[in-house]
Amino acid sequence: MLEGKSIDPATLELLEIAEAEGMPTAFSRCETIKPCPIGREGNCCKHCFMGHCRLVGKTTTGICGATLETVQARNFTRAAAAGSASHSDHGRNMAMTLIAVGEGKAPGFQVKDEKKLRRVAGYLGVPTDKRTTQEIALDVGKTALAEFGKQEGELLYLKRAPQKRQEIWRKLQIGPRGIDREVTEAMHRTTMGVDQDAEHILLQAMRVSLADGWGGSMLSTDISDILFGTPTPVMGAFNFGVLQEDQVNLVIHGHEPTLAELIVVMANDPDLLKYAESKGAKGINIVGMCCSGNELLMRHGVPMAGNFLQSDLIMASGAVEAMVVDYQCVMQGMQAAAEHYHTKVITTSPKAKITGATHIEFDDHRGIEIAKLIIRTAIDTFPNRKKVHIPNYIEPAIVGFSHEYIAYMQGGSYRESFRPLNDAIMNGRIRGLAGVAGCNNPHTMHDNAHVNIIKELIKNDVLVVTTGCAIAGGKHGMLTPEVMEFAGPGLREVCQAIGIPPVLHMGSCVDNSRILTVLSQCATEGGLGEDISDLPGVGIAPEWMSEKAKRSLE
Ligand code: MSK
Repeated sequence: MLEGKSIDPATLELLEIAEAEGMPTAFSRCETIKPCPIGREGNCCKHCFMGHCRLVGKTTTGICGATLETVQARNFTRAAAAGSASHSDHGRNMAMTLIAVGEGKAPGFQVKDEKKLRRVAGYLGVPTDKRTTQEIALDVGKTALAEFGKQEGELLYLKRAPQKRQEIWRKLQIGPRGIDREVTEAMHRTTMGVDQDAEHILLQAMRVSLADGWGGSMLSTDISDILFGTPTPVMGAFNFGVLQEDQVNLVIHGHEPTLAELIVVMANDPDLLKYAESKGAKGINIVGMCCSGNELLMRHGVPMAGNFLQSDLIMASGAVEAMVVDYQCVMQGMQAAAEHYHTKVITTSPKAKITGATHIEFDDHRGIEIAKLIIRTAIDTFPNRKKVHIPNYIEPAIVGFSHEYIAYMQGGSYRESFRPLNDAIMNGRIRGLAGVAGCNNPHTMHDNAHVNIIKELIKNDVLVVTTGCAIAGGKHGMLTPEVMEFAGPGLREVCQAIGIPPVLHMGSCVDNSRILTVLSQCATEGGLGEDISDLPGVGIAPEWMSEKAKRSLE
């Protein structure tokens, strides 16, 4: 029954246990639910209640006369709008935390990367001369927040793209005006009886996607770096083996790094450690999952327990005291899985609850107190453990390559550059750049596409950057220096000269915006053309499932 489900032995080991113990997982549910072929192809119109109209066989229009092209374009655009809304709402939260820091109302948080704060202030037109860090932080936060509600003009970050690209966007009139405006307009244009020309609808899909990549996601990444530090390479570890048999295990899953950062700090609080000891545990072990995991991994080397399809499965280890989640890619089935064991699922976002789960709401004005309460709740759960089985698979990795670090590696602090990379592409030693991003999907073998595509790319002298749950490669040795031996001769030579591995971990799924920045910098460095589209670059999300991935690598 397990055949073809995953290439990861740790996943297969826990799947066997889950199956034997009757714990439902996404894998098991996928066996009984076959996707609706009409909906899956985007051929079902459910935007009004004359239908829903299923356009199959001889039925080529809906009751209103909408054609198949119009229906598909509407469905695609709505998915893009939802994806954009998700990443961007996360970005909004980050802006609000930065404002709270600027106002001195967020104990536990501070500006960690002042250089980045000043750089971002420059992009946003915030004055920095003779101003304190806190003053700049407040104005950067407010200007970032205003990008969401802006009604006219253009998003300020569009000017970070190559000039030629900006002109194309202007010519097509798809430069986003304000992030929220584009999401709202996408919903409006795709409702019954509004925009009914497929190509015209798809222009809005592009605009709402740009509002994410060059708006919400990019702001989110930048502000996270300002508050928590711009990543530089650190040692990390991957897979279920990062759980500790004799410690309280707390898994952080979701997307927002704010609370997660405080939990990592508070896990070393002497009183909490003593409390854990009093319950029979030898320590408090924080591990990550999915994109919150990526954030912690690349900034602190916090071990990464797994990617999306491992997130309910991990409970079958019997060793998870608390699964702490905020939002996005958090399966409701997690609660049913937790009920088979002693695990507490703790929801923390005011935007997301799960029926039956414990809700401890995060508030950045009382962050430390809430982080402590969550850890205490996890500790209280430790004595309820029954049988524990932690698969013994753990893979070391080097992670945390921000675009700033990649530029630094090519020219040092004062001459940051993309010249060596561009030269290597121009003289053919590197054949191109590939961003491998996105999720897992139980309809394809877990991790298989990610790992095999990465292997083929580097063998063919293509430099790979990877984000989100595509960090699957980390579980399979793709993020270690040893992977160099699988790289083609040209790529190997360049990576050794620059001092980077052939597969670079760049963070969470909102950090796809780092990939956009790298591509922009390569284009503006010169020699490869004047636009991102002139570069030999490709983005792929081979196991995607989320609406966020539908628009991810615009
Ligand atoms: S968590 S969007 S499964 S990458 Fe960002 Fe992973 Fe995809 Fe969610």
